[in-house]
Amino acid sequence: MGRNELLAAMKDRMPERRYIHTIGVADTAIELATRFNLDTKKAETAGILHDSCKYADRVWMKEVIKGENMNPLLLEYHHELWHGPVGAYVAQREFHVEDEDLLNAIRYHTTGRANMSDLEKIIYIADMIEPNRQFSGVEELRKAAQELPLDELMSKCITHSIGFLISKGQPVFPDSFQCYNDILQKRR
Ligand code: DGI
Ligand code: FE
Ligand code: FE
Ligand code: FE
Repeated sequence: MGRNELLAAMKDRMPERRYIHTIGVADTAIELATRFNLDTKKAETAGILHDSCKYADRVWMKEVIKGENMNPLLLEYHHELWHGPVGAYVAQREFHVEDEDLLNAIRYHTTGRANMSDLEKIIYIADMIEPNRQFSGVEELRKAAQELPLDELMSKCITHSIGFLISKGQPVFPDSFQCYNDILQKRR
């Protein structure tokens, strides 16, 4: 499916505000892919599909996580963490995405993980800095996205995310900590 067809499918699955975020992530992912010499088409498709399950039924998502033998730890954490892995499942089943790297970019877009591919990193980053995002510190991350090497940029983003969760007293999913440790240790 092409951009317009995929976008039309997303429009039916989410409120307007989330649809605008989706377009922002897709376009930011294309910009990052261009800057870092990655496949812009894959980046665009991952960006469009990344939040397809943001409003999916919780009971259904729980069944998919169990039935598809996804990480059972997901069910012990906030249901917000489910739409990435279940979104990858939907991308494959419903939108016929077969590229494993593209599926992983959707799967890990909320938490990150250790040993992320470049595509996974740019989707994680695009989700955070797309033009419609507003949070304290986002301008600095946007500036970093124009200037820093990919791993330094990813490091800033995951550090910000984990710091934010901790400041709110929220539990942090292990993949996020592993992402943080991995990227810091590789940069030394
Ligand atoms: O779907 P989006 O809103 O575009 O963004 P997202 O998929 O990156 O994050 C969705 C939510 O999940 C966001 O409110 C932050 C939260 N989150 C991300 N990582 C963790 C987390 N929440 C907890 N409790 N633990 C995490 O590790
Ligand atoms: Fe998301
Ligand atoms: Fe995110
Ligand atoms: Fe998102």
